[in-house]
Amino acid sequence: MEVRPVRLRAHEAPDDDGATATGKRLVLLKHDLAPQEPGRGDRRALIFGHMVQRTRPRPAATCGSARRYPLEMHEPVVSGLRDRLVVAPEVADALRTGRPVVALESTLISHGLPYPRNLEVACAAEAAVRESGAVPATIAIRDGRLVVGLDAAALVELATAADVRKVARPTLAGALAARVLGATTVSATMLACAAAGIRVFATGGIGGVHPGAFETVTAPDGTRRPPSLDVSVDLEELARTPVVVVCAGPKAILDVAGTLEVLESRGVPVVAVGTDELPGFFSRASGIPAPQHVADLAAAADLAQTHLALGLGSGVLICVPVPAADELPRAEAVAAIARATADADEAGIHGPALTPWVLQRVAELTDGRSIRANTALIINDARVAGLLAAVV
Ligand code: PSU
Ligand code: MN
Repeated sequence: MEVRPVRLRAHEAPDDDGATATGKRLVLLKHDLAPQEPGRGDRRALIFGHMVQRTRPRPAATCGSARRYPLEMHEPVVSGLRDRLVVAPEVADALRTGRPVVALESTLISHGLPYPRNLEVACAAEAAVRESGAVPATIAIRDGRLVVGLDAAALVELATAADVRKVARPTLAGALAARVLGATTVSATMLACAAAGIRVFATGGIGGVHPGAFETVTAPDGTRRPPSLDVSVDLEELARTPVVVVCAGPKAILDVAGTLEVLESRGVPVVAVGTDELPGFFSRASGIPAPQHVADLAAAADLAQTHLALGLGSGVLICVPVPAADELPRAEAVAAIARATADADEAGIHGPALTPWVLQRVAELTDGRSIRANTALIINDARVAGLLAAVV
């Protein structure tokens, strides 16, 4: 009979399901693995080294740092993706030893903010993760590989190169096969997280339902445009991949209420921290009640950890408001977004180009004040994600 050790904290007592505690170490016998899932523990051990599964999982907060979340739902995905990973030594070392790691996406560097702001933000977000005690791993695509943990030179290249491809789940294979330089959106970054074993990821704002996705839009000149059906694949990924995503709310350029409806239908918890209103991305407020809210980060970590431990397969969206000093006043944001969206429609912008185009137009219309807010919220999300990663 095989025996696997698990680290426990000092206050933990042995429980009544057959496990015995020896000082701070708990010894799990192989028959403690769920009997209806033969071989499950072995398979996970194969993937993540020393993962264990108990018959009745202990609340995850009481276990050590060993990987402990059910992974069946995306296992076929990650097995292929893992062959494409290049993980930076510092990140690999942190993952191996159970130290907290925070993934950062790269589309906001290549397509979300202008140079040099984008490079400053990329570096500041990494620094914020470190200040919170975690190791940052900015993710991008290069030479047919998913790079997890860009070095300084790669960050500069991504921030300055003229032709960086925006890569999401549907375009991942194309970018890898073509060996282009690519920036990962929320969906592609979540896939990389799942493959690498990173549980917490920070971004600015997720993509979602675009205005006019489900209804006919009538332009001021009377021209009617049919529903675009433009719904970001970020929502699909949140439904399919168990990663904790920290953001400042869905991007305010979206149909935010529609975005929340899709997330609910697809089983994704959306949790506001420290407020009962959904954070509004550029502004602290969105005017929309948060589907779920918690008082503080400790409660957010507990909820996120509980969600992952249930093994439902979906991710969880943690929303923290932009710092007050840097927010774009909501009235100003709403006006600029309405104008920018109408301009995009008139210019015939659609598809993956739409989000970057609208963000840039909002920046012009607000004399760069939206960029200040966007910068601050990304860095704040990175800081918060670092704190969460220590617990989740
Ligand atoms: N957060 C930001 N700026 C951005 C993004 C997030 O502050 O530009 C990116 C993310 O990569 C997200 C993408 O996945 O925008 C959404 O693009 P789309 O709507 O085309 O799915
Ligand atoms: Mn889209």
